[in-house]
Amino acid sequence: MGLGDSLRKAFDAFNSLRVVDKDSVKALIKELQRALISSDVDINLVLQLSKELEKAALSEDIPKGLNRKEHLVSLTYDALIDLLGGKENHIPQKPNSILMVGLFGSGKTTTTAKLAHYYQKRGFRVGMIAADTFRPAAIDQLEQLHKKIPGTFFYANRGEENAAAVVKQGIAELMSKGCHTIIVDSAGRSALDDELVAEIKDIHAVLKPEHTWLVLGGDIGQQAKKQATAFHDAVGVNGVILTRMDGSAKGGGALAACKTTNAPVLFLGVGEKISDLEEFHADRFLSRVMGYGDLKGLLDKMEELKEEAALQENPLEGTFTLQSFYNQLQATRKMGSLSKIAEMLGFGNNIPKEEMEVGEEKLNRYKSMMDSMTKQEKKNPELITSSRIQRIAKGSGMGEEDVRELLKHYRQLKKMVDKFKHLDEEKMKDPKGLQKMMQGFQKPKKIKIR
Ligand SMILES: Nc1nc2c(ncn2[C@@H]2O[C@H](COP(=O)(O)OP(=O)(O)O)[C@@H](O)[C@H]2O)c(=O)[nH]1
Ligand SMILES: [Mg+2]
Repeated sequence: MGLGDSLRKAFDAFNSLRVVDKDSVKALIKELQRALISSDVDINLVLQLSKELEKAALSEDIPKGLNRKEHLVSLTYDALIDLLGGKENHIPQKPNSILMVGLFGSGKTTTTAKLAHYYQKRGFRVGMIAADTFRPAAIDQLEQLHKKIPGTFFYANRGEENAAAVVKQGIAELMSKGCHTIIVDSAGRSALDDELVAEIKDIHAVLKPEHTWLVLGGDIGQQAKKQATAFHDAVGVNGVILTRMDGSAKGGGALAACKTTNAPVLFLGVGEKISDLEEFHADRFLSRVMGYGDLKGLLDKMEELKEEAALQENPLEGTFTLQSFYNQLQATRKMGSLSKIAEMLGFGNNIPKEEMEVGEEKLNRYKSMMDSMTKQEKKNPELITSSRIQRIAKGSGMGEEDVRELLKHYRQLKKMVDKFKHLDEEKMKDPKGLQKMMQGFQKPKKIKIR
């Protein structure tokens, strides 16, 4: 089971809980630990992450507008993103020269071609230099790959054993053909020995590469840290590409290990074909492996909402005024269909779709009518008598029946909220509160809101 599957399992179990308390938080963290450790993530990283998570999750300091469950999902998500190297992406848009380094079999030659394809598609004139003079077959391998990418250039010199000399000739030749991006495939060994270091240093001195990228097989798990550190110390590495991320259960471990080195993961190799190269974005990666395609989007929306007064107000706290009514409707609109969101959060799809959704136009009408009300009226709509209705209608350019409709709609929602409020304290804190409230709307008799 890969990292994504085990993380998803942990989240699914958590999402099906009714009440989030100390024990369930601990249980989730334990599942996360199991998921991460089985993907070969360094145990110290895992322990550190779980400690921080537990502390934050159990703190009383929950951002307004989020319940404890949502809070924990978003905390965990952030912690995992951080574990995978952070949100930022470091792929250069216009690289001049890239030196590929790595041990034998890590995927250097394949990735050289994949990168040539990637940048060629983006409009660059890309040239590849076959500087793996250690293994003649490697030259043929790269040449074969090059032939599959029309529009790219290739340089090799089968008679020259000195890799640095090949690179020097290659630069001159490819520059004369107008290449702006030169990618050099270097030799590997089964270990980073002195000979390999010396060879890479020689190439480095000639090429003076703008980028030196280390290629690592994703299947090496935590070993990635050791290799990345060794290569970095020896030749200076400013980017990592993890290959064989298709089908590797240890991919998460390799990613997390790379985080502890300074070089960011730039791309993932996800197959043997030339197009099987993906930009690495921690957030997309996580959402995808966990199977929550929209998780990121949802979290972004939540982030936005945190800033909104709309959801800062808990409808169950204080008086449910016309203003809170309006805020709730507006928040619902902003977040899109509530039922879809609830589904993404794992609440299932048993929430009525239409109940709380109003059209943009109606919301605007509500707004202009409310703008014609006094503060007192908004706070306590019971004050709004017929004569006031007349005044509000006039002031907003609406009909009296529109004002009455707004008030009716408000009273319907208020009734539901009041009903929900009567549930005992504990249930109000229940993260499934939203769901229950929505079920409440649906329950006794159909309330038509349109
Ligand atoms: N499944 C899979 N195989 C890969 C990937 N990248 C490379 N390979 C395979 O790994 C093997 C070694 O790759 P190669 O580029 O020759 O490694 P090098 O020795 O570092 O140049 C080859 O059989 C490649 O087809 C990848 O992302 N996914
Ligand atoms: Mg090779």
